[in-house]
Amino acid sequence: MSRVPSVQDILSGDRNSLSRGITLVESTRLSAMNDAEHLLNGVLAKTGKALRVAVTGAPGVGKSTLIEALGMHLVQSDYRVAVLSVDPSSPHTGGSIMGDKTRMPELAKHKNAFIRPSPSGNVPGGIANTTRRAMLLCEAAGYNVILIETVGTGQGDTLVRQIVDIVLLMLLPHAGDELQGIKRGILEIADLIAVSKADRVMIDQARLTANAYRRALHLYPERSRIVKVKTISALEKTGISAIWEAIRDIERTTRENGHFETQRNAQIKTALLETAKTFLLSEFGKSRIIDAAVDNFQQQVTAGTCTVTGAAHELVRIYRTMDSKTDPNVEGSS
Ligand SMILES: Nc1nc2c(ncn2[C@@H]2O[C@H](COP(=O)(O)OP(=O)(O)OP(=O)(O)O)[C@@H](O)[C@H]2O)c(=O)[nH]1
Ligand SMILES: [Mg+2]
Repeated sequence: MSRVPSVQDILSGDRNSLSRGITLVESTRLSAMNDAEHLLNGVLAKTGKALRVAVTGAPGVGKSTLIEALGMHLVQSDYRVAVLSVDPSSPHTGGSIMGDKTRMPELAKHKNAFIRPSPSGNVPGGIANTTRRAMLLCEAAGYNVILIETVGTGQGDTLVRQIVDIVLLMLLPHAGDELQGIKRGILEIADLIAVSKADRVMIDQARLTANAYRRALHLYPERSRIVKVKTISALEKTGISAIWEAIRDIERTTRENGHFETQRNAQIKTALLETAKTFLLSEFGKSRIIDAAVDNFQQQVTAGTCTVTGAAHELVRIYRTMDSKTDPNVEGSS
């Protein structure tokens, strides 16, 4: 691997160092994980200031095209924009960097923008934690708006909800008869809904769709106070500044009512817990003592002398009383 970037390299805003830093924090190699920890610890004080926004929606709904338009709108107003894309369905493919960059041609070239594809690693704490770490480095490098593109498969939405402040859900204009079955779930994951492709032949349909979502929201008063519905055309660049104003509005409201901070605190708690669980599971799985005990209990269960639940309780009890120093690792390394 190329040279590990220093804390200063990241803080200086050097893009090449940022790229290498992100590769480092995505790595699952043990030596890289130590370097990554050192780097993250060093930049921690310079993180947390950016507004973190997820752009989610079905494949082809227009997420990348909107991010290009919104991103350009922002860099022209002197924001520094980092775009991370997350594809929860393929954490190991390395993402679609070419696809993303060709969908965002202007933004990809802009000096105040940084575009990075799917995290290719899966560090302890899962893909949400990998993305969170990449996001922290972007913040330390001076990016003050983080846009995270993720395919809205359900899994991706839950995932980004754990790391962003605001979720922007993009929906296609529907044909009339599809408007009946709007699901509450959709309204619960999003803070802001954008009906996309409101141009050309779809313009009227997009407005009707937006109205239908607004009506549906009235059925859920607690959500309708928060969620706004907009129509946009990323292609014709209409509705882009209105989307940004709506995002800013939500930020203002949630900062005032305390939800912004509460959510960030809850996210830290989740990340902490998930990461600790990963460590615990991995330790459990690598233990030779546990490994031997599992074989033993398996025979007892097979012989009908104890139940799976009883044996599992016993395994946990053995684990609790185990002295890790005398427990050789299954893989022979720690
Ligand atoms: N008419 C119209 N077409 C659009 C608009 N935005 C995007 N498209 C088209 O929709 C297609 C998909 O756009 P993308 O921005 O790649 O969609 P995406 O949601 O990022 O897609 P994935 O990343 O594959 O999930 C492209 O052919 C775009 O040109 C729009 O505002 N109006
Ligand atoms: Mg895309």
